[in-house]
Amino acid sequence: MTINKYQGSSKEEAIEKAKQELGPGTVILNVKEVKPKGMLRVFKGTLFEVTAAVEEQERFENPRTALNTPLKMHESISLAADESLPLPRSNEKAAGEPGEQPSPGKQPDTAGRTGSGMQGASSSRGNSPEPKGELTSEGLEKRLENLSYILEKQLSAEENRKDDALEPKPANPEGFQFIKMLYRTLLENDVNEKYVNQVMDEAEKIMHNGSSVDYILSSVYQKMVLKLGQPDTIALNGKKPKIIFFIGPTGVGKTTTIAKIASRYKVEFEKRVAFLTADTYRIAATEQLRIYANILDAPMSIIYTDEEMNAAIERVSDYDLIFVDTAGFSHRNEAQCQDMRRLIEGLEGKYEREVYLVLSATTKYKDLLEIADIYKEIADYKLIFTKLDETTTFGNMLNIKLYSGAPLSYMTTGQNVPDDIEEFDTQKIVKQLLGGR
Ligand SMILES: Nc1nc2c(ncn2[C@@H]2O[C@H](COP(=O)(O)OP(=O)(O)OP(=O)(O)O)[C@@H](O)[C@H]2O)c(=O)[nH]1
Ligand SMILES: [Mg+2]
Repeated sequence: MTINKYQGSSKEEAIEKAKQELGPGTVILNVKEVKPKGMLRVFKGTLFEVTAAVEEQERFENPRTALNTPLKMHESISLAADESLPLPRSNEKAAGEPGEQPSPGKQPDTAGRTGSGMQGASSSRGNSPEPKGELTSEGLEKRLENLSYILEKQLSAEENRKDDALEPKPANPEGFQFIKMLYRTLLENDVNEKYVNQVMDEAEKIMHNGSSVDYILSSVYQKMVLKLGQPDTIALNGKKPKIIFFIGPTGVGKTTTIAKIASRYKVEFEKRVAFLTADTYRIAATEQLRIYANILDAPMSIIYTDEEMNAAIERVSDYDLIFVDTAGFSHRNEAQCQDMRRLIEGLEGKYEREVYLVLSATTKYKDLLEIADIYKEIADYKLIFTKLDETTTFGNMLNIKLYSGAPLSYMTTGQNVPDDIEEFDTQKIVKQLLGGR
């Protein structure tokens, strides 16, 4: 893995610099606002610093194979369900508690990069002793809140690594207990055991016996962020119109999500948007979309066949984005699956298309696996998760991402149009999966 820091006058600029240097697999681990310092600070704008990583040879085990291989508990962990974790320690200060300042950052180089590149991280232990933290869920939460400081510390400690690397490290019992706690937290958040093992196995490669609690946490965090990847949202590359299909089971929020995304593109980015609906199964369905179309003053057509779809698109071919709403159906309904495939495949080749599979974060894991499989036969899709506000465990988003191999794009957190939607926030979700708020 390579990790670097990049600065820019906006978050987007810093991310772009990272992507240009690290390439397509770049994921953002952390974004930080850097306030200017010194006498001339009033003349300097705020800088944004992103910590970005790329895995050179990310070995994604085929998820299907992974699910079919016999269950392997993480070798170094034996977790009886009722095993209790150690009692909280005294008032030792958790790393990066408010008040602690990160070590001074390096000046950016011409590429906007700061810090030294970190290849195959293996030790975060600088010359100073690691602060000890409480091995409780509150302690964990506090550490997660200060993760950006921990990552920073890990990067700067890496500069001392060469002197330090060959020295044998004593085993760290606190680190071992901490791994158990992370393991349990991930399971409690419904991350499938196979994937918990994968994350821990991969994180273990960059840990060693003497790893500090902070180092373990940041290793696991980095691995999980890399696995979830950067959100892959609607790409506006200038070619228009772009046709965007929303497919998925009944009642997951397809129509509402279309309205949220379309209004964002119309209002914030001033794009011309149009709607098509192929949802002719329910009488009220077309009316629901028509209301949103009217509010946005956007054209809407009802289509029954792929020929009608192409003709309707032709009429609005100078628009930027054409959103196609589809009927929700049970993935077990063979005939409707075929209809949907015919419709999507029937789109004329001259148009660019994107397909989004909309899934509710509240759906059971086993059903999600089946849905992910059946919709893969209809089209290659990106994932949107809805109704995050209706559940407290987000593990299924990681499970289905890894199982399907499809990129994550948006997540929705309520019924309000257009507010309750955001780009999939990998860092936030990973922190929550690890026990943060
Ligand atoms: N709590 C919550 N409710 C949501 C969210 N997104 C959509 N809904 C609600 O879910 C219900 C169904 O939403 P629709 O957009 O009609 O779902 P659909 O997938 O188009 O449904 P069909 O067309 O019948 O398949 C509505 O009451 C929405 O307000 C969300 O993120 N959180
Ligand atoms: Mg609908």
